[in-house]
Formats: sequence, C-alpha cells, structure tokens
Amino acid sequence: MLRFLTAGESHGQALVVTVEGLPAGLRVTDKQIQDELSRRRLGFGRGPRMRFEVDEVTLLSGIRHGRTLGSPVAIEIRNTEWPKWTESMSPSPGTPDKVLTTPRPGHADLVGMQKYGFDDARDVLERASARETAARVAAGALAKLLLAELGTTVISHIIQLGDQRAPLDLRPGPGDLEAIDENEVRCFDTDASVRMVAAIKAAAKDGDSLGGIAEVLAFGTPLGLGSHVHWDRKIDGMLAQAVMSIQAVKGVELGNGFEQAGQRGSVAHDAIHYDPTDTASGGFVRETARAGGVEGGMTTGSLLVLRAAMKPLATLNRPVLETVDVATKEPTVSFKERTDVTAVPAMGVVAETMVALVLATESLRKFGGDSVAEMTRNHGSFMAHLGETPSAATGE
Ligand code: EPS
Repeated sequence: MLRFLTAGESHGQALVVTVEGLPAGLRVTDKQIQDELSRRRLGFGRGPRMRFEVDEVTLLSGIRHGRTLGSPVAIEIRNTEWPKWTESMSPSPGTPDKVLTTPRPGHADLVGMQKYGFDDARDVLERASARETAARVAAGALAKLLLAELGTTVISHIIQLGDQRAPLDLRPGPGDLEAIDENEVRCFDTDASVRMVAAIKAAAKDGDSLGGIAEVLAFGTPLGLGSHVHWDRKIDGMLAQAVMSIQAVKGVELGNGFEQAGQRGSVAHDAIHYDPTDTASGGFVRETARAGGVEGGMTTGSLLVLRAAMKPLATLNRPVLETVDVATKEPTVSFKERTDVTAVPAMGVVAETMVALVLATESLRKFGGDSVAEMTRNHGSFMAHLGETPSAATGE
C-alpha cells in the first residue's frame, strides 16, 4: 500500500511530503519530480506569484543512486518567498504584526476560524491554500513512475474554462501530453483554447475569476483495481474522494456520469465484444468509455476517464464579495490585489496526480511486491492467465 502525507504552509519555509510504501528499485531523478512541478505552474491566468515563486526540490530520503530503497521517500520543496515572510510566519512565540479579521467567502477562512478557535484568518488560509498541491504533485510524480512500470500513462486536458467548452469528440492520446502542455490553457482543441484565453482576459479586466473542467485520462490501466465487495474498496469512490480533495474542486464524474443520468439504459452503457488479440482486457473489449473504465467499483482495463469541475476562485481583484469583520462584526468586502484569475490548467495536473496516486496504491494492493521487479512479475502473471476461464466448480 502507498501512503503519503504533506506538511507546510503557503508562505512557510517549505513544503514536505513523505511517501511510504514504494517498492525498491524504482528509478527516480530529481529532474523528473522538478518537471512535474513545472507542469503544475503552467496556464494562462495565474497570478504574479507563479513568476517569482520557484519550486526548489530536495530529495531527502528513500532514494540512493537514482533508485528507491523501499524506505519512506521524503521530498522538500522550499518556498523561495520565505525571506519575505519570516516575521509573519515565524514558528517562534510571539504575536503577528497584522491580524486578518475579514474572512473571504468561499474559502476555508471563516469556518476554520470558528472550528479551531482562531482570531486570525491567516492561521487557516496558509494551510488551506492550493500551494499545498505542489507537495502532492511531487508524490504523484513517483506514483506515475511506478505506473509506467505497468504500462499505465495518466494525462489531463482542459475541456471547459469559464463558459467556453472544447468539443468532447477530440480526445488526446497518451503521446499528446507535450502538445497539451504547450497550449496556453492546456486545451487540446486550438479553437476552443483561443476562446478560453479571451474569456480569461475578459475576467481579468473585470477583476473576476473563472472555473472550469479538467478531464483526466489513464491509458493502460490494469484490469481489476478496486473491488465490488466493500463500499470503501470501490475504485470510483476512491478516485472521487481523492480528486474532490483538491482545493476548489466541487464536482467529479467518471465517464459520462452526469449525462448518463438523462439517458436511457439502452444507450448509456459500454457494449462488450470478444477480440482475443486485445490482451489488456483479457479479450473482452469495450469500444466506448461511457462508464469511464470502471464497472462495479473495478477498473475494466479500458480507458479510464474522470472529469473534475473547479469553481471560480473566491479571491477576487474586485471588492464585491460581502463578508463581515469578525472583530467588529461590521459588514465589509473581501478584496485582494494579487491573485490568480484561474487555476484550472494547473488543477488538471493536480487531478492527474491524485488519479495516479489512487491507481498506484491499488496496483500495489493487487500486485504487491517489495521490489518493482516483483510487482511487474506479479502483474505479468495475472495478465498471462486473464484469458483463461476458471472453472466455477474447482476455481482453477
Ligand atoms: C493561493 C494564492 C496565490 C497562489 C497560490 C495559492 O498565492 P499568493 O496569495 O501568495 O499570491 O499563487 O498558489 C501557489 C503559490 C502555488 O504554488 O500554487 C491560495 O490562496 O490558494
């Protein structure tokens, strides 16, 4: 089993992530992790911090000469902004020079202050901030490397930004990630991306923000991850939980989840055909991905499709969102001079990360192994016997 834990505040010294349960022998370089972190910084519409904040990675433990040891991997991402925040975010006893008493609607600020008994919104927002996703992406980079050993590739692309949608029939393949990342909004459809950039510019001019939808695709997902036997072992449930935990994500669907609700049963499902040459599915092929590659809480071995909807960021460059000063109880407005207009292209990369972490965890549960070689052997053995129909009487 794979577990990971992040620590760190948005303007603190550093983010740290510990990843436990990786088998030994996985080849890792700090450049691979650095490259994934750079991908999370992509996207037109990010605020100025994306230009001057640098994700400086240090591999602290669990990796020797470019290979995992089977021990916990700890990674540090230093905040280059830290020198400006040493007083405000100091761990030493003292009081802050400025206290934030106007919680922003739509953020963790107010309810976090009420729940934890804080009078300063910064005590909540520093940890609730999406800066934390940098640590997740570092862990996800390791999960992706592990999945690559099983022939699985996880990518994402933006299919909606604000009210601008890309046509869904244009679905990228596993080799298209570079082209997607080169696009300003990580959209695979050039026409749609032009409309998306125009929408971001218009929102920026108004001091407003935009949400959107990312689609995550996992090619070569092993068949049989998750299980139908318990509610908490169903992989669609795990994927939804993992992706829903991303800051500002308010909706998740597998395949055509929401559209299927309005369809008839005769057209909503993926028909099964037999083709012995399709080894990944044991010969039982589904040509469509309406169910998103999951049936009964288990991966079917066909394309995994997940979509994540992000709300427009609640921090605005325009003083319109009404709130209350918790110290005076007087009405006021929420306002910030520096913020992202949209972070949807980056959210796609984080959604990839969360999907990869779930698939890697469940791959380890199914195939196990203390080394990568043992895990791939177990996977190979499972796949080699997939085409055989076991006898119900003998189970052999
Ligand atoms: C964030 C607000 C912005 C973002 C930040 C997340 O930072 P600041 O308030 O310092 O301008 O830039 O995102 C990152 C730094 C990052 O690496 O993603 C927030 O409130 O969530």
